Amino acid sequence: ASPNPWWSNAVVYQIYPRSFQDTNGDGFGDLKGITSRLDYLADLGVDVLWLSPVYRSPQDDNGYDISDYRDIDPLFGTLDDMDELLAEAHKRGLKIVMDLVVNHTSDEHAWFEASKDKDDPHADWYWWRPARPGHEPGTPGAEPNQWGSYFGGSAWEYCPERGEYYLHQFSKKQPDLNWENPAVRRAVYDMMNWWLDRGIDGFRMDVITLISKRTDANGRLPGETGSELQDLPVGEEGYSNPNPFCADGPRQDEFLAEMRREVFDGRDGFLTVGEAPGITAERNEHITDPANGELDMLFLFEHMGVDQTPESKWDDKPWTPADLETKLAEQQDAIARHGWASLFLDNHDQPRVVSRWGDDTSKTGRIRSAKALALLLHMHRGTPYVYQGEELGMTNAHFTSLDQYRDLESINAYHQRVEETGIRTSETMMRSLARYGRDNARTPMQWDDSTYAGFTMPDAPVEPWIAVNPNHTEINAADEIDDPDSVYSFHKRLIALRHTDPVVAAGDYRRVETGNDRIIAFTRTLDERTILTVINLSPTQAAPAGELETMPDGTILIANTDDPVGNLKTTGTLGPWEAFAMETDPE
Ligand code: TEU
Ligand code: CA
Repeated sequence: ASPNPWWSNAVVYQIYPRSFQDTNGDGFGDLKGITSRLDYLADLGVDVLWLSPVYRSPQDDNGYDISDYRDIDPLFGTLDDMDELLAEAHKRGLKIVMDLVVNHTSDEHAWFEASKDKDDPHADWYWWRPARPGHEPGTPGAEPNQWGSYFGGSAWEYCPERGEYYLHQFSKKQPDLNWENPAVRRAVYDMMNWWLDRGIDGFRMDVITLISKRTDANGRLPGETGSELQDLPVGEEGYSNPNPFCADGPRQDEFLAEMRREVFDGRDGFLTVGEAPGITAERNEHITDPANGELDMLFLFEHMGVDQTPESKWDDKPWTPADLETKLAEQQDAIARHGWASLFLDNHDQPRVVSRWGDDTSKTGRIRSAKALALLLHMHRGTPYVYQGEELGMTNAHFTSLDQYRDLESINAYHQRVEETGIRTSETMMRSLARYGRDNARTPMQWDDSTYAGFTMPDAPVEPWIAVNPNHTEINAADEIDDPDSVYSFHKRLIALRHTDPVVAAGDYRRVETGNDRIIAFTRTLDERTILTVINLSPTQAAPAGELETMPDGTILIANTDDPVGNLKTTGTLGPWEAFAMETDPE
């Protein structure tokens, strides 16, 4: 690949189609809705649109359970609508990346239906294991092993037609594909080529670092009877986490390199980004080093768990902005030599970052902290990913009752931890859902202050599939796109900076010691130019020390308050959420 491939100064915008724009009044977003908003996205200045899945699906996990990879689900429209979206996007210089979900399929996929017959050629396309009465998963000495699903309960589901259990790391309607089987890999590559030949510009690859499972010499999984590989200890919910045994398995690099050869070699102008739970910054360097011919970039999650305990995403732990930057710096340092980084703080699985790590309790606090977080997102080295609504400063849903939630991960977690096991009270679990539930990111896009925020018609015959946030009357695109001081305009200026300033796109990263764990600072240097970014990620005044004591002079490129450097020099402190990027003299 050339030293600076096209995506090295690009910005990607993630669309969650279900919540983006409804055009036929059924309360669900659709492809025609995305097409109707392409001018908004072109004006924002992004280069690539990543669509969460729109393939045919029972919608058990909102489309991450695919039953036909080569068709569009009627909920979103038709293949013709997809072709129209591609054509209209390309007319505007926008690329379209689709979501590739091939660690698992839906249990309603034809491959899985066929696999239920042991004599069918598809019999070995999934992870099947015999059942022994009295050793059901979840009981002591369970067989095949004690693995638990990300979405609660056991990772093994009994299939009466076949008389065996099948593995599903996610919901029981998402059986894991057996990537050890070359026929599975061939079918995936053929489907990928079919879409690329149709004109899409690449893929975001769902949990692609889970496809290679660790097995022993006899093909047994950890913890299985007779396996040489021991399972991890069982957690408080009675299961062990399969991730350590599935993430970054022994054939990870082999599979990714084979996929590159079979699908992408000979093509150009594409982008591949792998969702990479369980991958460290060091492994990111190897997988994204172009010399290894695997993926262009990965989503790492080390920084996204900084405020959660390792045992459970629902339980928070004390953290500081310095901890957050330490995780980001690990990835920045790892790509200093080879490889590349994706930059993200928001997506459809995470709570809204302005509510999580900023302040959504006041208009000033929300706008200022959203801009401070935008600087954190856009000023590091890598490819920034803006999640729909993040550019507006959209907030968490602040749901108060379980029936407002839609996400099976949250609903299952509540039932399992409150009703089935009682390891959490309703109050603490409702607080956890409000803080970390994925539905926080999935409330409808807020286009204007009309009844349903312009997501669907004000006189729509049905309610949207999930409640519109009441604060859409104060937070919406219509109010922000022409306001130079809006969160939207701040993101727009940062996106432009990524395109126009080579220091932002390619400058070397160096962390700056601020002597204060609430103040993040780092420089980017290229040739003779250095840009310093300073962010007080805290609701209170903060006095920097360390390298920031001798505040360098320079030209302010962008700031979220009037005169941050002036204030810093006169008061010796940074105001709440104060953040800026300035051109400085090279050290
Ligand atoms: O997410 C993978 C994953 O690990 C998620 O469970 C996420 O990390 C977690 O929910 C954080 O709270 C991918 C998709 O992004 C997600 O929407 C799907 O539910 C999941 O895979 C299964 O396809
Ligand atoms: Ca619709």
